Amino acid sequence: MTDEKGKESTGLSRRQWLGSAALSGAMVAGATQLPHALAADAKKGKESKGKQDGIVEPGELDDYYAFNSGGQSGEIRILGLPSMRELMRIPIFHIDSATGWGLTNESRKIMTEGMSPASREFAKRFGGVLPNGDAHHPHMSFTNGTYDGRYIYINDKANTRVARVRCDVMKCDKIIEIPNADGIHGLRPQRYPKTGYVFCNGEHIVPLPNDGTVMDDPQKNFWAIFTAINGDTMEIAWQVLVDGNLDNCDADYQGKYAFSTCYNSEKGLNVTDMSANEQDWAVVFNLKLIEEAVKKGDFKKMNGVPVIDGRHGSKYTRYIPVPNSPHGCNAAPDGIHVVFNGKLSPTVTVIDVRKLDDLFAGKLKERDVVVAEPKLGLGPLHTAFDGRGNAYTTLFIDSQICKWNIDKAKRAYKGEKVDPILQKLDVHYQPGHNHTTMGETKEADGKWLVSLNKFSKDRFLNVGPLKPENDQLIDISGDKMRLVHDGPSFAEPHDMLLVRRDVVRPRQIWDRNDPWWEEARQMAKKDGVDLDSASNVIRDGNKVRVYMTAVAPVFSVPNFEVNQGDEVTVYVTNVEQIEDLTHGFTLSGYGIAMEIGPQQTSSITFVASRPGVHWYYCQWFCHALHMEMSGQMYVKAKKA
Ligand code: CUK
Ligand code: CUA
Repeated sequence: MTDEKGKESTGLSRRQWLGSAALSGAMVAGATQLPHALAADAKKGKESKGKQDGIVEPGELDDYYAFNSGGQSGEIRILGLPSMRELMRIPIFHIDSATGWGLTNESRKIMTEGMSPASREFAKRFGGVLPNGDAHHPHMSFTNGTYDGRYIYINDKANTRVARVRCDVMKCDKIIEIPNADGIHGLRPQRYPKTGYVFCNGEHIVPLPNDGTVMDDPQKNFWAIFTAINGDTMEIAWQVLVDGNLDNCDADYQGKYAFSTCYNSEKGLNVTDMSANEQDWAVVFNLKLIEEAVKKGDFKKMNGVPVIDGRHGSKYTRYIPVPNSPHGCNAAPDGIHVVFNGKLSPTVTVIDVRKLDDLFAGKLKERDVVVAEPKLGLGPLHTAFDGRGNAYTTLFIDSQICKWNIDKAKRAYKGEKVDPILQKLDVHYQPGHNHTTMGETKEADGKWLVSLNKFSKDRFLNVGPLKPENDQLIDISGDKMRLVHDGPSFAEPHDMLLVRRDVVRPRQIWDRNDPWWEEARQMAKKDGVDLDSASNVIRDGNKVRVYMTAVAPVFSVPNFEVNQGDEVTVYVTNVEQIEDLTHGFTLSGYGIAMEIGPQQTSSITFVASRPGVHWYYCQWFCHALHMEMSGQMYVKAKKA
């Protein structure tokens, strides 16, 4: 760079500089505001075919939705890609102050209806809902091997749950607790013909039933559970009992098999025992045989769910030996190969799904389905694909992404002298998952890869002992991977779903007929109230129902009076027709807040235990008179 160019560049971020050397053809067309020097560079970039810069100008929209798991924060985050701008958060397993998730009647119904009696009892200390989750694996529903934009499913390792998000409104609409398991970790939807099943792994081996009667001798008494959920009804279709902890899972592109890695074939209960063996395994589940077993009754019913015996020797499963404590489990978009990532072994193990019929027929041995086992580097955890026959594996210990070629790895496995490794790129630092655009579908487009790094260390301003993670954007459209952007993130993305934007079609405003507030609708009907024009306070014994609308800047009920000890339900309907005009309802001193989107009804129930004058107000800035959008609840003190 000459001084002159440097001068012209002031005002551009380092990231823009990084990207400017390789502007794509598409970007050049829109590059009129770029400084002259950059425009020249851009022309140069045009020749280096396939490169992309990742710059999304203010006001421009991204090409991809990224659905990032929030790890132990319990949520999903929506980002735009390639800008890596965080667009929205979807609270799921935790209580959220902004939207009232976990506080409103609508969200509490979703959070509690799939609870076991034991969890229900336990959650009483938190007011009826479990307050935390550990969300790792968000994955979208499939039709015919590619995303269909209907739902996103995600696991909760902390409290053994699976949730579903409706992609039309980007809200969670179902949460279920998985019986007989401990800690749901890996999760993947069925790809073909559609979802279909949502497969999920119970990670920790536990006694079955886990009721405190038997708690010793894990070799004899502890098991892990693989679960298939019906993705439409969110009911559990069946479970399979297996040997050893399960880690990650995936499904094929044919609708015949599912796979799970196991890092604890030892059935150890501490780190030394768990990592003792040189080989663990990947379990293959034969869906057709399992469905037949359910039909003909070859199962044990436990907690209301058919549990099939899939332990060693079962006809429903096969255990493929894999070195060593394998972690990630990734089906390639070619529909043929599945990669098990070695973690404690520097290798990944590749199988060919076309050989699995013969494996189950007894014509092949377990290791015969392995077609490659390239040595990539230290700590291979997860693999992503570009749809051009290449794979990208995170190397946790080496802090690198290793790009390798599947076909070359197969040839090397057969003894040919060929190096499958194409490039290693440093990432910062210690990557866990990585993900490519559309990479877990048959429409993998090989444009971008995001590396979800567990440590950021020196990459950002110091924010104290707790540092952000670092989600790095990497251009994989050319021959060489190129690091484009550092993206700090809060605890703790494990997995990211990169979906072409045309697949996702959320609504601008709610539909008044949405089932979301069905209970409010029914109650209003009983009370003879029209939610769309409500301004009613209805007393029903010691229950009081307050119905109001919200139109900037007024609540239709300016104040109401109740008696101390009354059970009060407030229903607020936002009757705005305009996009992005969200109102809120916060009641001071009562721990109450809720979001009410345009055309949405939200409700919340509480006991008016604190006497006095309590203001309620709209907490979502909506109007010049937003501060004035308020009212008062008068709580008459009980006579002593
Ligand atoms: S696991 Cu986190 S880095 Cu839960 Cu998908 Cu591999
Ligand atoms: Cu309505 Cu602020």
